[in-house]
Amino acid sequence: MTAPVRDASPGLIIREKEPRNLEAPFDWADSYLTPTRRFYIRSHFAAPDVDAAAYRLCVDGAVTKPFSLTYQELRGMPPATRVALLECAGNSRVFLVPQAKGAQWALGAVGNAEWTGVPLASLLERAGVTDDACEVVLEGSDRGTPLEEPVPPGPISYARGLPRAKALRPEVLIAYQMNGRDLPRDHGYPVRAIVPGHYGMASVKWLTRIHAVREPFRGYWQTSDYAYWDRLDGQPVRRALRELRVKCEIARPGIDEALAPNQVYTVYGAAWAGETDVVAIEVTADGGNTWQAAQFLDPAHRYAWRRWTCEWRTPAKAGRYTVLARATAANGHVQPASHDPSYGSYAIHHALPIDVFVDDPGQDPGARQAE
Ligand SMILES: Nc1nc2c(c(=O)[nH]1)N[C@H]1C(S)=C(S)[C@@H](COP(=O)(O)O)O[C@H]1N2
Ligand SMILES: [Mo]
Repeated sequence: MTAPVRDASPGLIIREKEPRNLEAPFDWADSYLTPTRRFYIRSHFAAPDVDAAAYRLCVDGAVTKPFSLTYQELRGMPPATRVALLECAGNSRVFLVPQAKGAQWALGAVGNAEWTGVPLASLLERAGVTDDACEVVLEGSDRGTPLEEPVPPGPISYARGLPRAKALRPEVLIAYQMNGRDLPRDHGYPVRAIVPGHYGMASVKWLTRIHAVREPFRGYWQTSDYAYWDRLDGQPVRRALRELRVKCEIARPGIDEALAPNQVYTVYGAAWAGETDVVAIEVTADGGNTWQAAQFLDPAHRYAWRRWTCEWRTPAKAGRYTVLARATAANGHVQPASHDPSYGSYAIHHALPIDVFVDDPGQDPGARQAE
């Protein structure tokens, strides 16, 4: 049993050829569920070829009854299905000025899919996780030497610690299906974690070990990489990135799109947040002097995105305009106007400028290029 062949759509944008890092143009985001072949791929190392027949998932560490499961045994457990969005913490990095190091993701390192698997809580319950376990380390079978300084002395596997309280929540899945089909290799075949409400780095692919620990895990992927600067008693301290920040993105218009003047144009996009719901979207094209409310196409459904539209009248005067949208969450958080540098080149969730042209009605649209 090997991974199903991946039926990638032509037109995915290559951010890195090997390991495979691909994003979909965000103007493709026209459905509630992102089709698997249009779902971004973010992998730090070459995707391992895991044989499901030989696969074992090991549950151990701070537990009273460690055990391991075969793929068939996992699939025989009572399943759960949930819709959850994944957004790479580096999504929208290309908007940072000056340019930051790392894959230059635009708007498409995000997708909303339906995942089927077994709640992580069921496995932890069966293993008898001890009271003093504070985190659960999820470990993948992919290995290599990472790039961000400080670089560890040899190859490491991809692993992330998940706080105990979140690990026991019913939404966290040990998943084997995506959109109703077995996971493709690039998305973690045969088994991956899905941590709804956290940035994508928490959803460990090619999962082989679930290890409960008594001390916070200080691994590479939550100290060197995927971490940010917080303040504690006035001192900067490094913390692991976890919860998604509230964000909306504009799918239409696209950057540099040419629009007709004084016409109703439907601005379209999607919005999401972490452990809360998105409750409002507003759009501006005049630098924030006036904001117009958008309408939601999807109901609020925790951990999934909400698509929205806004009927906007384009300016009568020809010229260059910037369209911005900002989301507000039920916990009162609003997208900021600029990026918070404490997050480095991660968690880029400020209102992203989409520059468009409003054409002069008398002008041949092709003429603009010739100017
Ligand atoms: N084992 C493993 N899991 C991983 C990664 C990885 O490189 N190795 N990348 C993480 C990151 S950074 C993201 S954003 C998501 C991407 O999931 P996808 O490729 O299915 O979209 O997987 C996460 N899980
Ligand atoms: Mo990511």
